Amino acid sequence: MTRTQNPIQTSLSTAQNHAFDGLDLGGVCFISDLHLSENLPSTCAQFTHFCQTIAPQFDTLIILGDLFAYWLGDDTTDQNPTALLVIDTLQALRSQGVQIGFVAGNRDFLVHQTFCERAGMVLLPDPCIVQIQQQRVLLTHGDLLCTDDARYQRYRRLVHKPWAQKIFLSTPRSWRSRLANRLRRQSKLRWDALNPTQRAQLSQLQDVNPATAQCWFSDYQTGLMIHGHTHLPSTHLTHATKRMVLPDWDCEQPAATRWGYIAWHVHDAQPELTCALSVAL
Ligand SMILES: [Mn+2]
Repeated sequence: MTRTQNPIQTSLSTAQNHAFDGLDLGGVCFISDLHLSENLPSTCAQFTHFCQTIAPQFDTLIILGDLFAYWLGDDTTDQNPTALLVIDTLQALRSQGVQIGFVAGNRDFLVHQTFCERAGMVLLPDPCIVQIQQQRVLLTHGDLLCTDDARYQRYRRLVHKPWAQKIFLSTPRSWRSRLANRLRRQSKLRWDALNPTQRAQLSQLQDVNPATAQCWFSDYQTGLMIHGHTHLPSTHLTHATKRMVLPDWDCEQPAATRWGYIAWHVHDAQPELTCALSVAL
């Protein structure tokens, strides 16, 4: 479990060459893994509430992927009520002067420039380096760090190839939708068939490889990393590095509600992780 290679060979220059490079982001708020869809109305409502109450307290909102439960292409936006809600919500935030950055996740990696422009978001590469309060901060969705899961990393490399995306996006929308439903059903069936030991093993396989994370800190010359994806909110410290993990959001059942964010106010030396277990916050 000590494989350390960077599976996608992203370079320092790719991570730095983006629209937020060299920009003073001011106070920044991070969220990820909301998995918004028409099946999660309370989570969608909480996102809207968050964008009306908490996000306007910051100069910048950065969404670190998996904003949507699935994304079948920017050309499906007008048939997707959740996508239209997100556009309205984020444009309202934008009109208050908040700039919005977006790093795609494993579920919404097909969110491209066209949708980002409609939603008022700046599309950022994964990983990317931004400057906050004079510190270099490495941002990523997080799935690239899960290098123990070699099968997933192979799949990821394939679906990120421009030619593979071009072929998928050239198919009819109805076909894409059926394929996505089938894949989701199969993945649920596979999970349901596992016993508790197998589930624990799979969860461990799908977590961040700490040695890979340490490699990234040295490759990207930073001591602070923020990501989501694992749904295991935490702050992982070593003597020289700090890796902060965002919580996922699910507000559908009052007894099992969870959501949260990382806040970095101007003049604060460090960001702060907030995990909430009710929508009242
Ligand atoms: Mn994810």
